[in-house]
Amino acid sequence: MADKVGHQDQAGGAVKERVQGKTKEPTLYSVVLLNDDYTPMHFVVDVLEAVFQKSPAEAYRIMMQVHLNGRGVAGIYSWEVAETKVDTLMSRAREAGHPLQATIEDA
Ligand code: TYC
Repeated sequence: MADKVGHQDQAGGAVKERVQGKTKEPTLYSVVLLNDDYTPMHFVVDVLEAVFQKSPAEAYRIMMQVHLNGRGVAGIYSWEVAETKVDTLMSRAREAGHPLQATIEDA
């Protein structure tokens, strides 16, 4: 990685300017869907498509993973995005009268 690039300042002296490096990786979080006995499968698939931008096939795969194994990752995001996704999912579920739950975990 090119960390320093040489320039000439107005007085003719070389100046090193940091243009890259010291990149801070964002911490990522998984949104984990939890199984329950009451939320309809089609509702979970719909939410995965609408809120988590999954294709119908991928949404079905994740829903079945949760149904069979108790939990499954709906997506991996920055903290703010993960929180917003969970809020949206929870309000849609509550509005429809379903007990669907999701949590946020370190990815
Ligand atoms: N277990 C539910 C059913 O049989 C379906 C379901 C899947 C519920 C995934 C929640 O996160 C979930 N209707």
